Amino acid sequence: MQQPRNIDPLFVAVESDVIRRADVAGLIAGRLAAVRVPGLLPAARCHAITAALADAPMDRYDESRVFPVVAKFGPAINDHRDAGQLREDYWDAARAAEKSWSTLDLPDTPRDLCLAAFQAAWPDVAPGRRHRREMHVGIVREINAGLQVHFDDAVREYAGRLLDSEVVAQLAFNIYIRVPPAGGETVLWRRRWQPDDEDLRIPGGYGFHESVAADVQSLTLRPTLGEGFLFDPRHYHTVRPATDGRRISIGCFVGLTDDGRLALWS
Ligand SMILES: O=C(O)CCC(=O)C(=O)O
Ligand SMILES: [Fe+2]
Repeated sequence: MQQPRNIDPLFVAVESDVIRRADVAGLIAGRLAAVRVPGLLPAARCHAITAALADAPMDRYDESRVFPVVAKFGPAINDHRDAGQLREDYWDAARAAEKSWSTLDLPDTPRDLCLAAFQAAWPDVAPGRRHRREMHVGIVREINAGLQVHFDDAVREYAGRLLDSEVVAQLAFNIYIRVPPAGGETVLWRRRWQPDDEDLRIPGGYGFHESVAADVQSLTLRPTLGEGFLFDPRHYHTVRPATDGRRISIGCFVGLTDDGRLALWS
């Protein structure tokens, strides 16, 4: 896609060997567009998880809304949302996922991996709480056919609060545990939702026609195995289809709450 003539020098990705507090803060402040952490999870651990997952029942996002299909393991809040509220069946799906994961004989859960990624940078990190219950953390997704261009913003999507504490900023985090040899790029545009964008919504879908971000400055990430990727999901983003092979990630949302803690959820 054509890049605009004038470029925002702050809309850049930084690369680091660990998640750093200054980079999390920089993303939230808008001083950065994305943080890449190559090799966050060693290749052997990625392989062990994807091998074990071959025996785990994956399900799919609600196909009436999420097309092309996306296979997943574990609940996604947006599949359990009604009129800006989180439905009760979210908690049943969370329990079922935890139980099913425990049969895989792996040392870590998706929750452990997500929490561990932030622990050193931000010791005050924990699963978010809703009505005092701990949210599920860590969704495994197989996004082979790509995503619709969309944004994620719990403040807009959940009329009441999603969490018991006020989320003042939200980030999206993914670790890529299997990457395709071609395709599967994540694209991030320097544009947030505006009311007129509703004209470009894909009927029945969760996203927008790509023209919503036409001629907007963008960043393209080609995920590498074990890489961690952190960005502000209020910026429109998408995943390109993998033209060959499979693209599997473990991810969660990360909220900065008004008490300065990080709260995770999926
Ligand atoms: O898989 C990715 O790179 C991004 C997926 C996504 O839409 C998100 O994490 O919000
Ligand atoms: Fe997203």
